[in-house]
Amino acid sequence: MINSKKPYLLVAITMFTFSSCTKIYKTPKADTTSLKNAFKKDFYIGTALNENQIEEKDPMVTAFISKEFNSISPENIMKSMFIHPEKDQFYYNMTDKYVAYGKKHNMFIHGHTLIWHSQLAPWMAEIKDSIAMADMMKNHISTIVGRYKGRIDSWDVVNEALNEDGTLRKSVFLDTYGKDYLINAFKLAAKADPKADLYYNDYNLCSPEKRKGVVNLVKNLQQNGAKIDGIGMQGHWQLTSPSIAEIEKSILDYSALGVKVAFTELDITVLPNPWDLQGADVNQNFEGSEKMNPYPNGLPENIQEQLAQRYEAIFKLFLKHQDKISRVTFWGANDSQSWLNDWPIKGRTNYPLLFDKSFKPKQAYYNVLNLKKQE
Ligand code: 9MR
Repeated sequence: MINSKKPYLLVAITMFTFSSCTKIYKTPKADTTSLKNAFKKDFYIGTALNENQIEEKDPMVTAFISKEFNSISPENIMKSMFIHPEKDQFYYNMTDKYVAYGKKHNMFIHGHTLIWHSQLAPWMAEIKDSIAMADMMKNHISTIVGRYKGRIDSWDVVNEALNEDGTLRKSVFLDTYGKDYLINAFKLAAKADPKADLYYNDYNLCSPEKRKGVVNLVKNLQQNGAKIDGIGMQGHWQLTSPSIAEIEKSILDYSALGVKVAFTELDITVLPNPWDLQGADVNQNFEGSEKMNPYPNGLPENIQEQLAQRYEAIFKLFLKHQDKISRVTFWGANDSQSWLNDWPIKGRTNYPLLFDKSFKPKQAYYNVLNLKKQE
């Protein structure tokens, strides 16, 4: 009898010891001295780099970027008009520097983008038939991905191939090669670097119709034996839209396809959009309009707070699904770099990122980091 009670005693002692140990040795809190450290166990934190940043023109900026970010994307230099401007001419000066920058600072290096209808090399726009298109795709993808094999960690193989209703966008690729140009592009990229992660990247990926389009696109690639590793949701968002529920639905639907989800170009505009104005003609010239550029001298406190809360809610969701998310990249290091100062209206002052034009962290930065302090 006495003997038979012993195992219970042992369990009780073990449980007591274990529970008192866990009280003493709590899981260490995340290091919240920078974004990259805080989210180290969750996902990469990236930024897009422009030419000055790649060339390390300003040592303060270089130090800032390597402190906060552990992943980089090239904002423009890898687009076909820059890297492959003529049929027989590749321009690697900047892209080599970009990859060297990532290696030097020990970062995850992303490639953006191989096949895109915009910022397209003019000679590619002139391609008239499927044979010439197949030739271009093979040369373009195999050469570039091959050059950086083992050094560029992931690629946006195809960018923005879908219309808002989820159908394939009219482009020189679709017109000449037909809908299978996507399969061809992904197969060529996988052949050139079998270990690189291959992404389809696009905007407005939370809208239900476009989401269906992406799901079909991925299934079609998978059914045709093409490797696709992830969906890049650009994340050019507003203060209230898309809703957290819509973003979550997209994360769930995409990861259910067995691929990773990356947020690849995150920024949040705080400025009015001409398309939202009733009866606004977007061709109208809004440049210089005070109504359209309401905060030229600084962001009012209440909007700063809204931006902070929006980023906090978004990152809270990202943390909830960190097992599905590979990377969160901001489209620029600070507000002055953002393309949103010039789009859809030129010369405005926007505040879409976590750091202001002097690289000072904004309230949004602290709200995002606080999520890790609370964990
Ligand atoms: O940030 C880029 C800006 O400097 C360029 O002028 C613009 C040209 O289209 O492209 C911007 O980056 C785009 C990215 O490559 C693809 N998704 C949309 C981004 C914002 O337009």
